[in-house]
Amino acid sequence: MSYRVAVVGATGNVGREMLNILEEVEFPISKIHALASRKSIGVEVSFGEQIVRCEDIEQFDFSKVDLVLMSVSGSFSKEWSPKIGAAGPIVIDNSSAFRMDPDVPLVVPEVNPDDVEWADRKNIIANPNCSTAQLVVALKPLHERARIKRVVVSTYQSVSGAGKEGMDELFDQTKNVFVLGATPPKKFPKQIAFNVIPFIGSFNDDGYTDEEAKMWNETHKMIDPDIKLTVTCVRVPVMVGHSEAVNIEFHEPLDADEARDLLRESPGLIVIDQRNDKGYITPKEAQGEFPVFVSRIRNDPTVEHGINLWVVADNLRKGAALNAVQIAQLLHERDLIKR
Ligand code: 2RA
Repeated sequence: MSYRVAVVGATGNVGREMLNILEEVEFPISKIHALASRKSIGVEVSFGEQIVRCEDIEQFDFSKVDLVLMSVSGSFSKEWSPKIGAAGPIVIDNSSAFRMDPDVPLVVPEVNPDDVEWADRKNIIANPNCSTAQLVVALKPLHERARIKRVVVSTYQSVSGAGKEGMDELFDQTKNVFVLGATPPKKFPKQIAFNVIPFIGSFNDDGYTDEEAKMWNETHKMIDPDIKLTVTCVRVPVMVGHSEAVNIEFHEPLDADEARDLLRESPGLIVIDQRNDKGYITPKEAQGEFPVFVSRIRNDPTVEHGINLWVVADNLRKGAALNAVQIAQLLHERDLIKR
């Protein structure tokens, strides 16, 4: 069985990764369509050896495809995903538009695979925010073993999370800063080269950002609403790969050695944790990789049952395109893609 698949937003960072990963994992595809907004019609994108020309989303007949992977803005998805789902194909949406919709499953296959079973309510499945996706892969097995009481996260998020414009801004500022003076910020609110910015997204009334609120809301929806989670999201001058310093307090006993063994056996995770220079992961090494990496697993002696972790993943892959493709694979395995 193979499927007719469309990738919407095919010219962006994540859209291109979706095409790469569909090909890399040999997802069964009989016909691939790359769709984009009017200004990108005719732009060529690669799908393995094939060159695919972008078609206009406005003119596309979605009843011709079985599965649609969306990498577009929340407002665009809000308008288009329900229309596409109603036309027949199942939509896997990488935007924030439907993540908290009670009739739309929010899925990370290692965490809550069974939620794909009720995707037919709207024919839409939401992909979580990149910083949440990697976090929940690490939290889920620990929660099952020792019930998480509270999590404190600080993120170190790469500029590719803000799209190609974010990557270009870091590149240009870094190149120019000592020669011409730093180019003024456009995509980010302050200079990102040789700097860190404790702000991602937009401010909410409580002083947190929407990026921070996504992390607790989405963790609650996918794992357990009783987990207390607080977070500070920070943009750092790294091209690809989000990192997170994670402090976890449990209801039941679990020490660093047990957590390390448990995480080693858990799906989607690789533990690299030795006390030497090669014994921990950095975003540079995680770039291009599929798994979520965990390092620096330590007991937290300030609470009764607590540990600290360092969690890193490729935000364009596990944080976005790979997770979407893994959802597609799960739908295929469970025969949930209608033809
Ligand atoms: C970022 N989390 O890193 C966002 C992208 N979804 O900006």
